[in-house]
Amino acid sequence: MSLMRFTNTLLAKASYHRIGRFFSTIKTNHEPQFPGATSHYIETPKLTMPTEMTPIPIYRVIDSAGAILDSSQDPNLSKEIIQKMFRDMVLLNTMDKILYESQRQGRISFYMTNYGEEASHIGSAAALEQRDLIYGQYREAGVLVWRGFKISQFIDQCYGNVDDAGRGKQMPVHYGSKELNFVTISSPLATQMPQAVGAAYAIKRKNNDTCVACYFGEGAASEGDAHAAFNFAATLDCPVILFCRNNGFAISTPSCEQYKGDGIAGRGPAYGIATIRVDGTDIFAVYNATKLAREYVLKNNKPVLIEAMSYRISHHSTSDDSSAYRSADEVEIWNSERHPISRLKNYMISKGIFNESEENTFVNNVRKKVLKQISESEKKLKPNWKEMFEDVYHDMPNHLKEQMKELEEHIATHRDAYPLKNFKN
Ligand SMILES: Cc1ncc(C[n+]2csc(CCOP(=O)(O)OP(=O)(O)O)c2C)c(N)n1
Ligand SMILES: [Mg+2]
Repeated sequence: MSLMRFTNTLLAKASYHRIGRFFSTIKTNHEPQFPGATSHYIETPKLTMPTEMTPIPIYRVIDSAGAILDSSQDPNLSKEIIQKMFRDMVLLNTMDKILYESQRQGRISFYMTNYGEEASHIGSAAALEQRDLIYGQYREAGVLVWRGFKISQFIDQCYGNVDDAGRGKQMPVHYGSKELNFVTISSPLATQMPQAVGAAYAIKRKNNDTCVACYFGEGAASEGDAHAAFNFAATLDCPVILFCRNNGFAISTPSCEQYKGDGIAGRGPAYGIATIRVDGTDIFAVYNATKLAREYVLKNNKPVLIEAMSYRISHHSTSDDSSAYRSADEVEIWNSERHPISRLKNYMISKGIFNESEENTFVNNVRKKVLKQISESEKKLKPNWKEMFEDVYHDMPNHLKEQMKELEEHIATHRDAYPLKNFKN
């Protein structure tokens, strides 16, 4: 194309757009033309009250007795998958009980249980593909159980011994697994959220039928990072499932003091994000919602916000005593008929696929495995103390080199003051 023809084409296009804009102004001059909102005019001032908004409903599939409420919503999973779901929840619950006690006995420094949220973890993990990248907060150990993280890997991490992938650099429960596409947990709340959205943006550019799932608590959603994540996910059209575990508490702060709007789900439409709220103690509802979200996210290259409603049955962590801020009766209701494991068990009984003695044997075997692993992990050496300086930066910066040298000299002079025999040479 000659330069002149090219210039003429450009000019023609430009005037076409100008004329188009002119006509659209004429056609709609009674409609607002502001670039920042699509709406209509009113002539009487009116405060929009939060109470006028209908709360986003909570999707469920089974009732507390385990009966399917609408047969069209039965995910019709095979007996094997349902049994894996049940056993993974039981394994998580059993491991939690023992590791919690082991902290109380002074064997590990810290622990966080997952009681009451087992169905949110396992139901969502089952609906994702193994290649999907997970960013967790810290209370999502069930996702790792589903993906095949071994009991030994959980316990070695809690002991921070030589076989902990993080070499004892982090507190217990800060798991991570490159093989299982699970990004290592980081304590500062909500930092995983913008990172997950950035990873989803990169994945979109690769276009390889993979999405990101980012878990976070309703308390973490009050962080500024959560806003950045929601807004970038929406404006950059990122294939990310933003999975909020709303368990009613952020340590001692109940959700009624955490926000005044319609929970976390209520924020989704305001950010322009497709949203679903689900009963997080109903494993089939979580499964269906996550499947739906995954399909939508990949088909449209857009985010979905899931808010899974549950109740944190345990104390926040071993550093908390929740009896100071809530009643034992309230906790007991969630620990009995509303418990996600009993709900799935009721379903299995109604379908004739629950074998009491087989399941008791399963729990006993898990208990034995966990106890055996604890005694093995406890005996393993701690990593060489120098390893705390390594694997943080690709190239060790000078200030760390200096600190390592200082520590080396200090230990050489005060060998007797340190239990060096417990550390790898
Ligand atoms: C930036 C930051 N502020 C405070 C804390 C301390 N903290 C750890 S967990 C937690 C509560 C988080 O609650 P939520 O997000 O609802 O998760 P849940 O513990 O209920 O699973 C707080 C305040 C932190 N880790 N990071
Ligand atoms: Mg919470």
